[in-house]
Amino acid sequence: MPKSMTVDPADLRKSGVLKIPSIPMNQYKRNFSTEIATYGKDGLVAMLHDMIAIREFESMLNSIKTTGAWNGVEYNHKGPAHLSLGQEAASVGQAAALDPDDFIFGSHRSHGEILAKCFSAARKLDPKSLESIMKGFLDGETLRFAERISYGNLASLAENFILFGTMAEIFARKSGFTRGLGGSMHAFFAPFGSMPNNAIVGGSADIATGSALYKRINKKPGIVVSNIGDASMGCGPVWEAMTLASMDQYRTLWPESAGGAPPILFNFFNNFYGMGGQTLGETMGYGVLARVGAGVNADAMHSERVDGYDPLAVADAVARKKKILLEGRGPVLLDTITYRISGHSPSDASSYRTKDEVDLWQKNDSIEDFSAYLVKKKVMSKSDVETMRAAVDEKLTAVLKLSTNEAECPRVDGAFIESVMFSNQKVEKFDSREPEFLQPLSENARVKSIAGKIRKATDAEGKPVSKNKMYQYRDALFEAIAHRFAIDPTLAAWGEENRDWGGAFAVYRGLTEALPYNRLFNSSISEGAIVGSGVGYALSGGRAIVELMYCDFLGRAGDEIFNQVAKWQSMSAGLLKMPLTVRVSVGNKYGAQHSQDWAALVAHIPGLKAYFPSTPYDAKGMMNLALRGTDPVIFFESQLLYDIGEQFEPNGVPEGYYEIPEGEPAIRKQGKDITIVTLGATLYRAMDVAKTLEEKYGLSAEVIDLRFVAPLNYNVIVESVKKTGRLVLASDAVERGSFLHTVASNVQTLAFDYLDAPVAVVGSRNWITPAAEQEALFFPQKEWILDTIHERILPLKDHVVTTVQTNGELARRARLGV
Ligand SMILES: Cc1ncc(C[n+]2csc(CCOP(=O)(O)OP(=O)(O)O)c2C)c(N)n1
Ligand SMILES: [Mg+2]
Repeated sequence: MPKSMTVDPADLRKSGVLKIPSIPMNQYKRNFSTEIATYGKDGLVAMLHDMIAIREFESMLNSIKTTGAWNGVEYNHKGPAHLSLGQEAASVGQAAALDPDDFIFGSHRSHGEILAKCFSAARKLDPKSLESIMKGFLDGETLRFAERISYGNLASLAENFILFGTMAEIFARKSGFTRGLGGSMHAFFAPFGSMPNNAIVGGSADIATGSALYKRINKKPGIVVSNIGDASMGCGPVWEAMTLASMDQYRTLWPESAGGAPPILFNFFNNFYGMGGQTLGETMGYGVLARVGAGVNADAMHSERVDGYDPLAVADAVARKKKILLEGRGPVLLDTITYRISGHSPSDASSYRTKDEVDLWQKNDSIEDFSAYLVKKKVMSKSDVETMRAAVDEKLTAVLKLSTNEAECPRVDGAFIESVMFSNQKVEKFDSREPEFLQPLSENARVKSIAGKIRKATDAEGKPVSKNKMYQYRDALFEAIAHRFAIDPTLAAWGEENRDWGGAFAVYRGLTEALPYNRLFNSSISEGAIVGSGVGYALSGGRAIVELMYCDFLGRAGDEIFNQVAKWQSMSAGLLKMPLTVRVSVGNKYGAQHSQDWAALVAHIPGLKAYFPSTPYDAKGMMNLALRGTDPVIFFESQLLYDIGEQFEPNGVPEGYYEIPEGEPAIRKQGKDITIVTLGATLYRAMDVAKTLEEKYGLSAEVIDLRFVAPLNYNVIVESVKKTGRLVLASDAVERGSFLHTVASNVQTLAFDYLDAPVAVVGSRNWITPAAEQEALFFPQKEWILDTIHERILPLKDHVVTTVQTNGELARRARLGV
């Protein structure tokens, strides 16, 4: 418990001087006898081979991009190719020190890392495993191409497989490593530990941290490397990731058996440039990138600058750092200096640097230097090097011919892309071990208190149940989450204030006593990294629930939600799953930055499921659904609803397990004259509207609660509109761009012939949310819905409007943008 660690003024007010650990720079000294003992002759030759293969592979791509041909093969590649010519030693040295179980995540410039890691893993795997991975991958499709390129043994076949799978992916072919859906910037091959590469600068930092959390929490072997660029040090999520990875709690509060901090190495391939912005002396102020480690934790992240133009220096550093990480003493930061001879992309004219500077680095070329070293030490001869280069080129020519063959190497069709947007599976648990608990759930105080509650809003006599006796919406969420914690040992939850505080709105209260820190923990206030680490955790094979206190903080985690959570299942062609539930609460009372319903933003992004329960029954059934699925769910909860009881299900909320059918809206009240569709807490205002329509105007309204944003079955709404001929929709999201406009438009299309009046959407005003005392000016009120019906759908007899909801007013507001 943090309570055990007193924040003591007597200590904290003492005067003194903070000593910062010194940070080594380029300390490696070549020592051939150690090197030959460590890597063997074969290991040293393999490093040179891999550097040459990467150089030739990327030179080929450069030639294809700039001249449309290479070695007599013509091809027009429309997509990107961010090359790392000049940087080969850095990726090869790193891979040499890693095992197949170690993961690397990378960036837009990661062809070299993919090849290096896969070559290294293929050499280190036992032949049986290697063969079975290649045979099993895409039902042997990639391997069948690899077999068409000449090879003498399994190692040579594996080389064909790696070169072909990567190149076919870059050229968007169905037989590529992710069926062409990732392409150059997102290619990867997980079975060899080459994990997703990211086109968002710095995007891999928090995802890799989540993958390291997965390894730590689930006791999986190996470490995780986040390969990112020097310029990514300017990105918030990179700092968030380093912060999350450095939290003291791994050592102070997590059970010792958990093994310490997540094994993550933040490796910055420091080529001194962003695209054209020079990080050294222009766009950053760190001077030496490795300095940053000193600001993050007391160990200075074991930070070190290493010469990335020497593969042996890099391999040595990574091996030393891996040891630290396996001991749970991470995270680690490496400033691996390197230089790209090539432009940022083939169209880059290098206007931001001088030719002299490029020449200086070319004179230090790592392949020239390393091959000269191996020749000098008699590991190989000059002609051996040339034979090696020629053999690589021969393979590459065959690979290029095959992967550009339009007839034999096709692309996937639209139906395939559609089929991988979601995985739509049900998984009870992602591991078979016993889930860790501090106490049996049956002994948990919250569980016991819930057992004594009335599971409906009204008692047997129909009288309202008092709040403290009533089973509430937050209890329903708790019950579903506790259930899954007891079944799936991989399930872990984190976010701000998740432990003693009980989660932002007390959904988790009681879980602190039940779960060890390694299953439920407080994170730093790092919304990007909270979600991003959830992505890494989920795609590595575990199930996670992360919490954002307020929907408004989706902005802080914007890239992670919109570009990462949403896209990795489909960009991986369905090879990765994303069992990640992101809980967000929709607020009120706290003004403009804590009260927004942003369901529409989520609805707009393909690849996300979005649920929004408005009753305790649904809260439990939909959380159960989210926590057994394999797709990412953005789970909206309204703060107005956390303490309500069940008002619709006659038997209240069941104690046992059940799921709500995905995508199905719920009819809350039958009616025949008008359909009212709601999303979220407006359901209860709509029920009041229905009552008034009935009592005052003799109209029966059908009330439908959408519950789901995506996926969504329109049949229920269309059938209702066929019956009523009229439709009004209401939610607390601001009117402009509300998701309800999408629903309105689709229903208009699907049920046009049945509509007797235009469809109307009622939302919050297109303003900031004002003070709590003024919220009635902003959020849709019962009268707004009634007046809208009267003015725009069906005049209500003797109705006296109290607000302005006319077409003219709608046009006026739109004209002014308010
Ligand atoms: C968030 C984000 N901002 C900007 C870009 C455009 N962009 C692509 S690469 C790049 C430079 C990245 O530099 P660095 O991180 O040092 O990696 P390097 O390209 O040098 O390997 C930029 C600005 C992007 N892809 N993502
Ligand atoms: Mg850079």
